Amino acid sequence: MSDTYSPALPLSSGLTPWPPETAARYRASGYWDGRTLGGLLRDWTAAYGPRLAVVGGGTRLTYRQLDERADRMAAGLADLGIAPGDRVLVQLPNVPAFPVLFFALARLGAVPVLTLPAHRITEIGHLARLSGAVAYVIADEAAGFDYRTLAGQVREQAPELSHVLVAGDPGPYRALESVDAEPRAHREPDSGDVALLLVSGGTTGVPKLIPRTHDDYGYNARASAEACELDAGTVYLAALPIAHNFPLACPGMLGTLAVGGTVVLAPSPAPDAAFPLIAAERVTHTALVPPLIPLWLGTAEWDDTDLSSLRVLQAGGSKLSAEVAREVPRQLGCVVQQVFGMAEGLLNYTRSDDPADIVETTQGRPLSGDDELRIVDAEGRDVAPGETGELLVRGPYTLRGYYRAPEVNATAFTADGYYCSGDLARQLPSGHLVVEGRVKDTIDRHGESVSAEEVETHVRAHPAIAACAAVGLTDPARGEQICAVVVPAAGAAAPTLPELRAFLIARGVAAFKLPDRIAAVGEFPLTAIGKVDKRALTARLAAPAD
Ligand code: OOB
Repeated sequence: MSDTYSPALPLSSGLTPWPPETAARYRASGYWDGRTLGGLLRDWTAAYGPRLAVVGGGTRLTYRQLDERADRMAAGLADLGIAPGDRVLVQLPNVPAFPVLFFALARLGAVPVLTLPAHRITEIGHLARLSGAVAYVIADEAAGFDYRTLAGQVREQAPELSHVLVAGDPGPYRALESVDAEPRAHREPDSGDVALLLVSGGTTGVPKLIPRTHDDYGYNARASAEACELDAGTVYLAALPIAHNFPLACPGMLGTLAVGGTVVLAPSPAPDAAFPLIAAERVTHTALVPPLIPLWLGTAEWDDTDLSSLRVLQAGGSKLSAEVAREVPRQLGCVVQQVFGMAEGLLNYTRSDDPADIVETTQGRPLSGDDELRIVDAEGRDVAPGETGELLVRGPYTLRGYYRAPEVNATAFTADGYYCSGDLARQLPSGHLVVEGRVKDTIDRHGESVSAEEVETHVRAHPAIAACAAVGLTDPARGEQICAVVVPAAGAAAPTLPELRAFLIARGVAAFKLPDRIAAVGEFPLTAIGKVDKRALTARLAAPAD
């Protein structure tokens, strides 16, 4: 499907537009303000020019310097022949070259395809072909991996990839630093054009591309900065890979720049990289995926780095347990904010004035007054208020179709434009959502469909268990057996299966939901952004027929 597209498609190609009357409403409401991302950097530079915009790897850029560098790189890219609408694969770690390139492409109207440093030939080869990218921008090497070698493989698979640009030692390719020319005017893209392509976060199948427009992404960042109460004093640490929607624009880098704050780029989210930056730059805000949080809490117990500037730790990407949420203020001295978001659009945040139990036990409420949510049963009918079902959404920053994916789009969207998230959720009267798992993350045991998330919540309550992922393993007798894969709590030994089952029975868990097997691991395999990778986990475990 994807490979039949020619790279030379018109600018708007790949975008499923909002219906004209809906688009008119979003413009009239001021959500879509007609600015491009490149134009926004001009506005921010006019407002905050001499302030510090970006810090990373020994480089410190003011807004004015960032603006100038983006202009110079845009001119250099144009000299290479990169034109409005061209797709450019971007695979950079958290380095200042990322924001410079991001805004340079925005000014040209070229479209970054934002891949993550952990992606390899399977994903990058697919995304190169799907997007028809003309250029691929990499670092020479990062975290012990040489991206120039990967570039050689990608070029074999994607002949229209004419340029490989390297931040650092270019090897046989061109240095990104040399992509530099006297600034000149470029035709400004339309704010309704695709500004960037995000990679979908799913752990099943090959990644999909999510078109985000200048209008919708600008709103995403601006409204997020407002909901999260960022201001010019905000120092945001981008600890997660910056090409992911969460640290990029929720509110992340773009939201911080929108209010005159400073973005600090960490080479890794590990405490040994992040903690010294928090102390040195007086970081106020950062964002993590939940699997990293126990590591931060554990390190903060003995590490005496000064984290006192930290005010907000955002947690999102997968479900944060209430127990860990409660620990954050005690151990890090900052508040926790839950974020339930998706590259496809919809964002939910807990707010600073939410009561503690809402912050600890819900995944937040929608960002926009015009986010339209439905929660439906397997037949697509609305469930009763408060019941769990699949979350559907449409709104001013939620996509109407994946990029060049007509077959997927036929099932991932309703006829009236709602995105079917695949997430199971319920909504409280306050509007806050509680995520209850994924529609497809169920274990079919003896004909009963058991929610993996539900099993995990109960198993995690065991005092000797720090984390749990429940997976279904093929079992001839039961269809699937429930395997509780656990990480034991520090200094504890995992319970035996009979002990765990007795514990769950005492909690009142129904017999058909009890694990058939327990497997203790030191750590879980993780996806490119750091969520537990259940597909990899399942593949690791051979199901014994007991
Ligand atoms: C974020 O975006 P993606 O695109 O990597 O993944 C989206 C999916 C959601 O559909 C949901 O299944 C899961 O990740 N998810 C959560 C969650 N946040 C995301 N599940 C439970 N609790 C949460 N808090 O992951 C993302 C994008 C922007 C901001 C934050 C996260």
